[in-house]
Amino acid sequence: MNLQILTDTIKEMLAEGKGLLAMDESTGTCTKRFAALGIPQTIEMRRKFRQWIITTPGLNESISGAILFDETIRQCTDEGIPFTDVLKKAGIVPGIKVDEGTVPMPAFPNEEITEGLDRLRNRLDEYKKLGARFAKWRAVIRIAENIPTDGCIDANVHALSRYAALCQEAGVVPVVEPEVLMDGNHSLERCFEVTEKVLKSLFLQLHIQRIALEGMILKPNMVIQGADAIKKSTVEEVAEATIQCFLESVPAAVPGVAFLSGGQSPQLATQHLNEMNRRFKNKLPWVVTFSFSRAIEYPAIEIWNGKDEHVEKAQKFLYHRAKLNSAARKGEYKIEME
Ligand code: 5MM
Repeated sequence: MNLQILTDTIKEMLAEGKGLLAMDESTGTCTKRFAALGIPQTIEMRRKFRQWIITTPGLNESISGAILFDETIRQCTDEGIPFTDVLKKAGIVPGIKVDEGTVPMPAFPNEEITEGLDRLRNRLDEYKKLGARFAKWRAVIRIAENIPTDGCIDANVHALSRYAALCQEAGVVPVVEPEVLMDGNHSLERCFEVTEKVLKSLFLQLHIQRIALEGMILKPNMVIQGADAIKKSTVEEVAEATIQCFLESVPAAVPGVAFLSGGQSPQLATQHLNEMNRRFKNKLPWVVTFSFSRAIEYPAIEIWNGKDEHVEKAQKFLYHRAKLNSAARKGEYKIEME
């Protein structure tokens, strides 16, 4: 393993005021998003979608890295320029989602395990040739009655650690994503308890699998109540609980924590990120930034709505949302900036 290659890439990915754009929707997820907006669910429309995102003027002011999907990393612009070349030219590091999605976990009702370890060494070689310098693997942990089980947490953090080891061997930065879902009506306290347990299990397993913590980025959920919970926490409560949970569970050697938005509204996700940085930035051992998908792509995708003539307006909205998150990354976001 060449740690220098990993830390050099991480330095670019965690550049001041910047974060990651998760534009790695699988075909299934993209199909759902397009269907909800009446956009044709074709490979060409997905290519057009990704094309206007990566050619957004000024995107590199806020975005340091973009996570692509297998289909996307092989695609080109109308002019035949590979998407990875467009990103590189803009100073945005290309990354790739390498997990192959989740499947029901046998013997563990209502829980899921992420697939994709088979032949991953070979796939990483190919993705590197296509221009990827970092990768992402998402594990999903659901909160409900009697779950998550230890069996589900153990299996998922083990897979995450095996993935991280293969990435580090290949000189590709692993972005390690253990997502505790917002689905359900659980409280913030329950999310805290589960997130802490998952993170502690994860870092134990990363240690057992000999992962260099300084050569990875963590992509976690924030500590927040379930989407259907009646009691909603304040922005301050979410920021405090998240930082407390992470200080207790995430080693200082990890260079960066890039949060996912998880179904929060774009504005709330930005507010939470901002509050964490505004109040705690100077006391934290790791950089706190974003790796949002929906909280950057919306509402721009709705404005585009599959129409070429709306691309320019959609790009303006995308640019603006990315800028707001950039401000939140520095703790300088204000609601009036919306
Ligand atoms: C863009 O969505 C990513 C891929 O998900 P699927 O495999 O289900 O299509 C997802 O991993 C995403 O990167 C994270 O969940 C962050 O996205 P949000 O919208 O939660 O910020």
